[in-house]
Amino acid sequence: MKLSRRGFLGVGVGAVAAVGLASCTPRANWVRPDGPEVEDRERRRKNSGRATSVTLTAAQTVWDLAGSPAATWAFDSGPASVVRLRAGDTVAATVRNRLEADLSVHWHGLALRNDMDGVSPLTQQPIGAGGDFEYRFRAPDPGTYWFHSHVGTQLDRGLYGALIIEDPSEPGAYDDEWVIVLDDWLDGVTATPDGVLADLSAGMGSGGGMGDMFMRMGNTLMGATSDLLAGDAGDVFYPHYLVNGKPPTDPAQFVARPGSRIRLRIINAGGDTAFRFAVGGHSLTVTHTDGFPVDPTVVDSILLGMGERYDAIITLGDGVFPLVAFAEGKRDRAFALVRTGGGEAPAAPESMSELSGGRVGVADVLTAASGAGLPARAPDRTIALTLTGGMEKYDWGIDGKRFDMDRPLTAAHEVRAGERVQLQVANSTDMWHPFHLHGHTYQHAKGGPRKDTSIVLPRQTLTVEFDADNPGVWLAHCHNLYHAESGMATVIGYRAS
Ligand SMILES: [Cu+2]
Repeated sequence: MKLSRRGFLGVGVGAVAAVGLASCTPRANWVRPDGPEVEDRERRRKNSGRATSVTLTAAQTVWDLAGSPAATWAFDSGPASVVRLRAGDTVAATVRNRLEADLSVHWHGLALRNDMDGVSPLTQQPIGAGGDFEYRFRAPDPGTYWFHSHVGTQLDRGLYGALIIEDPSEPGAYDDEWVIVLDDWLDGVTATPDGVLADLSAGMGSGGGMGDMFMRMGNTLMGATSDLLAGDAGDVFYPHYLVNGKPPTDPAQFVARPGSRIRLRIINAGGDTAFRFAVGGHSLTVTHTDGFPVDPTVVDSILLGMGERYDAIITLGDGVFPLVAFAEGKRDRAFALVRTGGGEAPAAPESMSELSGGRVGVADVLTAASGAGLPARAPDRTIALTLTGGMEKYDWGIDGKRFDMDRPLTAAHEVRAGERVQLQVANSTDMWHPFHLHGHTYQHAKGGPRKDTSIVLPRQTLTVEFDADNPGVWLAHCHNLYHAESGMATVIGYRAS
């Protein structure tokens, strides 16, 4: 997503005019990110009357990965940072950009006001080097979310953190909660994310057809396949997989009393890695995904695509247990320790019964909890998107088009406020994609879960519905960072009335 110095006002007016001329279709104006519809919607959001302030300073820094330094860009709050709010709070998040690059911060999963969504230059001008910007918005629904840079490949550095919106009225049927952020890491170790994107963009040629061979080639991986993901699982080589910023050789430790009920809030902050998560000797009761409650479902492991979140309750046994997130298809793992008693810490296991077969937590086995689903209603509009491209030319796109962040509304899909919208996301490629819609939480078909990020397997179609109740211009894209950067993105925009 190449940055533009052009302000978003220029995009809102100039680009729309250009589209109208080019396509000869009369287009009304799109809702502007700071338009009156957006202000009006914000005024009608639940208001706790409470204000929460946070400051995030982005700067060059060095992370210590088990004794090896990794030069990176990160927020000063560090790798396991957690911002906590309560639903209805008015948030004032000051982002101080001390990088020598533009920045904007996206609050992933939140149905917040459009001009605070952090997608530059679509919803705001980028925060220039040395600049400050105050994100000010009403925190909507409770749940497990996260925040990250939405500029270039910065997500694959350390510019992310967990965002927990607490529900003051929620019964606390657990003793404690642990935020578990999973990440794939290469920055400052084997490459920079920009270097990886350059390598990938050169294309893999026809080398993708080398059969079952699994091998590293520079910054890329060949043959990283997964049955769960029905083919190619990922293409980027990462030297480390992290739990809360820690590699397996210096594992994060989670400590509690035996018999405790713990709410796990698991976040996949990776760039190109799906994780299969489990805790040795334990089952997991999934209670939420992407912030919204589901009917409690017992599983042995949970599969998380990039950007997905799952909450699960675990009742702890007595001892020391491995917490493992397998890097799907990549023959490596993130690892931490759960300790409730004495005993020797296990090493990161090569395999674990919870991770081989068993019940896997994915959206398809979940149903929305009562009250969390959308009211029954026929769709007013259907938007069909086709995910296109492949590894050979690294030409990922939507409907055969490479998204251009400098002209983001060129191929935008329109909705009108008040509509029930059905989205059909057809994956025509040979690889899975984690599809993400900004500003809304759609519902999977047949009473499935509410989500904002969903795995779409190769040659499958994801059908979801949402209510167009948050005016603005919203990005919809693959949350594989390198696919998104290569053009697998589009905009769903509200028409101004
Ligand atoms: Cu993708």
